[in-house]
Amino acid sequence: MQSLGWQELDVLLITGDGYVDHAAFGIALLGRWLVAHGYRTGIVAQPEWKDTGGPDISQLTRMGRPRLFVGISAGALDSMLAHYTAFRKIRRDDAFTPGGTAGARPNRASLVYANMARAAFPGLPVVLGGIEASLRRITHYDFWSDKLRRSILLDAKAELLVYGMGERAVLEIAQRLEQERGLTGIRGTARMGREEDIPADAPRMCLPAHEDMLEDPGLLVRAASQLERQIHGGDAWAVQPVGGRSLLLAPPAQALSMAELDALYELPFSRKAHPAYKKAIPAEEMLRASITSHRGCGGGCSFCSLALHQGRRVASRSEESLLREAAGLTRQPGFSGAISDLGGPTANMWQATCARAHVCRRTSCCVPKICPFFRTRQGKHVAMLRKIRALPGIRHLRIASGIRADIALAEPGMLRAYTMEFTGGQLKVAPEHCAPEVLKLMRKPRLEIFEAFVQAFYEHSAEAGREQYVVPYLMSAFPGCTEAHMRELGRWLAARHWTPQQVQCFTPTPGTLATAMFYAGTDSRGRPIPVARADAARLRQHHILLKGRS
Ligand code: B12
Repeated sequence: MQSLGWQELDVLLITGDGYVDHAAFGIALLGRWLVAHGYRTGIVAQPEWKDTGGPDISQLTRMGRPRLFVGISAGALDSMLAHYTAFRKIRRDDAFTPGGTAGARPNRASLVYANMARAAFPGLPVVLGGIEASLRRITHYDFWSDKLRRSILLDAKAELLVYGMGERAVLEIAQRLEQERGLTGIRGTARMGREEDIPADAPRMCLPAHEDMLEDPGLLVRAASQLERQIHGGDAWAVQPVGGRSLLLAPPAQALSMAELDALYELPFSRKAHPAYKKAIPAEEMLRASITSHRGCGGGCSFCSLALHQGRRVASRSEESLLREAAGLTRQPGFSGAISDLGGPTANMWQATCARAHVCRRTSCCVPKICPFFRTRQGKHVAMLRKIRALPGIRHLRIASGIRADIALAEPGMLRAYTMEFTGGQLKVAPEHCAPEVLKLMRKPRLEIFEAFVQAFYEHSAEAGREQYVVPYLMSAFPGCTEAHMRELGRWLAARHWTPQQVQCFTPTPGTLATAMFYAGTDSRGRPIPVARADAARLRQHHILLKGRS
């Protein structure tokens, strides 16, 4: 602050992750965005907290009381997900903490930091954000306490919750507070209020009341589907009665335009962890040489948080901006010449657009078949990747964040290009399962698509004279999946002489449709499905595949 000549801060941001000045880290992105818009912003990363004897606010008050608001995030992941394994065992590692060890972030970090902020800055608006708050914005199932919890906004006693990507909302919050205007109705935010606060002519969705959801588990499935529609629809309010009051979700924030995304990602990030850290942050090393090309994913997989956070509409950066960032990377001291990943949630959706004029009721742009209105630009994508790889100082470029098989197969020649040019010997693809019933509940493509993809992949690899492998990501104990389904998957793998390497046991993360199905024991239409709920049952399923490995 002294070197910048700042007498005070306008905004203070608190995060549960180590501070890495890189665009893949939400808090760093928002910090530079706010500064670029004239707001003096401070960051407190992983403040110490005390479980007993009142919150320790010393680290929060070091830069003084911010003028406008304090923003809080648990980090890139839900703190409970970051701290516990799929079988609720405490994790020892943490990719977002200096030294990679667990323990620098409290459980339910948003709640603990909100308490600390209120104690440190009485009367200052507290704003929640990040994936933990975003996916817990309404009543949700909390796997780690095995019960329904009401919106985290209420438990945190915060003024406002920002859901989804936060750039537009944090700016409008700062501007409104500066102008002493109210905070209701900011797109992409949730707030307690009265139904009358919603403009009379505004479309709205009535979510089931929290108290009713406690009585009828099936209502969680309905609420999850409604939230998916609200995000994708783009202009409706959602209202949830809770405790005799109304939780108001304003319509989602509009995605940033290409020019805005380019400007955002080209802010002067040092791409490094804060120099105060003595130990390396594993996530920083993983992401230092990665470039984000777009946001949003049309897949709509029922266990993925992105459809409810970034949405299914893809917002992309321009080729020119990506070229500039890559060129900038080559001038970074210590750059090895390798771009570890250039992509988004699904790499080959860069610059995909939706040509559908009217309201869409689909829950996926790709399943059961790719929607005719979902236009991808894989030719342009491959051309862009080739231009970047041809830049002086770039030795090779990988697509680590994975490509979608059905989309790649839909445009001949594309899979060949991805396979032959941008795969580092291993291509991560997520079929997740082989049983049609389970794939349907996951909203994943049919098995034949994956098999056609693998066959083409090996043909192209052979043609390129390269020994390359598909690394299938698989999931056990998904709602609706039985031990018989897992044995079927084991046989399918054995028939291909595949030993399962990446098997993840389904973890019911907050807010997703899959988690609602897990909790309610029904599919998205309310029809009963078998669910392995107890850890013992989940472990049995998981072991069926792992046994295949031994
Ligand atoms: C990269 C990544 C990883 C990397 C981490 C590398 C890294 N990041 O350092 C690794 C490999 C470690 C990883 C691991 C896992 N991951 Co991961 N990962 C991601 C990924 C792809 C990118 C994260 C990212 O770069 N986000 C970009 C930043 C800019 O977005 P953001 O954090 O959301 O920030 C925006 C908003 O949230 C908001 N915001 C953020 N902070 C704040 C604060 C305030 C005050 C406000 C107002 C707004 C706000 O504005 C920001 C800017 O728009 C995300 C998917 C995604 N695209 O988000 C999954 C994701 C975070 N991972 C996920 C999961 C499930 C996992 C695993 C559990 C998978 C597994 N089973 O093993 C493991 C976790 C293991 C563990 N416990 O540690 C889930 C998390 C779901 C959840 N509810 O938390 C995600 C969302 C993927 C998904 N499809 O659902 N992951």
